[in-house]
Amino acid sequence: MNKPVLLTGLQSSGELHIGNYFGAIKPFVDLYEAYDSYLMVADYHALTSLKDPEAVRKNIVEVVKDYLASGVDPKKAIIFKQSTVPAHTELAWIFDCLVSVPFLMQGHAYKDKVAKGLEANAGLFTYPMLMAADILLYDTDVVPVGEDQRQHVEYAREAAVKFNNTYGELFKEPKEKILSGVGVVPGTDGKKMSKSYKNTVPLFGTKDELAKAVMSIVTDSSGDRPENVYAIHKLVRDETELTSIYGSNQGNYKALKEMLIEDLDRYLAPMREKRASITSADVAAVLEDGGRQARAVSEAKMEKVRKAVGVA
Ligand code: AQP
Repeated sequence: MNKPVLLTGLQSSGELHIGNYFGAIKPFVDLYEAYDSYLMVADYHALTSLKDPEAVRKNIVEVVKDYLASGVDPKKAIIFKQSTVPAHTELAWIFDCLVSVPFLMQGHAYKDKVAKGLEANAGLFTYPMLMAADILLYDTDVVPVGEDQRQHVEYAREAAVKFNNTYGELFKEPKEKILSGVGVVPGTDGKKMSKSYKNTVPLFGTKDELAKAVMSIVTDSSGDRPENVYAIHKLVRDETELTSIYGSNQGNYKALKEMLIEDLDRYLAPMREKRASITSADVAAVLEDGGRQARAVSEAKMEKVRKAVGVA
């Protein structure tokens, strides 16, 4: 019997942070061996914000290193780059022709990014339909994501339903997998940790970089504990231990932050060491193999799609 399908992807739009890891990568790593699994580098999505070709090229390699260092075995998951699988943009166009402008205008991510001052380019606006194509091409059952992507998975379901109602049943409706407690990892300023907010704790930074980020976490003295520090701490240390640590260090934010630095470093150091041994040649080989497999699966689906819509 076929296994269910798991797929997630991260934009290669900059250095990954612990929010990306706990929201999407770790849930993928925890689940992927029980599924037919796909892990995508969303490089075309990154073009909505990134216009520097050198940075685009570099980030792609870095993200694949991050995936491998996080524990994904390329023999057990198809790791691929979105831009090497033409079916993604092709299917996105077909979905663009099925959904309305007012429907896309409700997208939180689009509204947030425009509010952050990002250029409201058409790619950013239609991004949910490219993401729908990413997911639906592979008959995905489960998509591990952070809370901010919940709506995009709903949009993917909506695209599947619209296509199926218009052209006949071809797409499966996927479900998001959002783990409680990690759906929104806060950044150093207490807002959602986000590459573009510059409020990140880097996933593969040095201990000094971790320390700098942790020391800059905004603390607020209104409650019993510094919530932004605690919210990150509970990702890497048992909450019963933390209750007693935070209880006996009330008001001592410096000590609590120093403990967080040590705990984060202990948690992340093995992955950091593993990452240092991964070469660009390893990455190229993984993407070559993954791209070939993803093209084979997606092209078979696209043949059915083209027939269904009448262009073939
Ligand atoms: N703070 C977060 N907490 C939990 N999960 C998060 N994710 C992102 N930030 C957090 C999850 O990481 C995955 C990758 O998402 P993406 O690369 O498509 O971009 P994003 O969600 O927009 O991530 P960023 O860091 O916020 O990037 P920018 O600033 O470029 O927009 C997704 O599953 C996301 O939910």
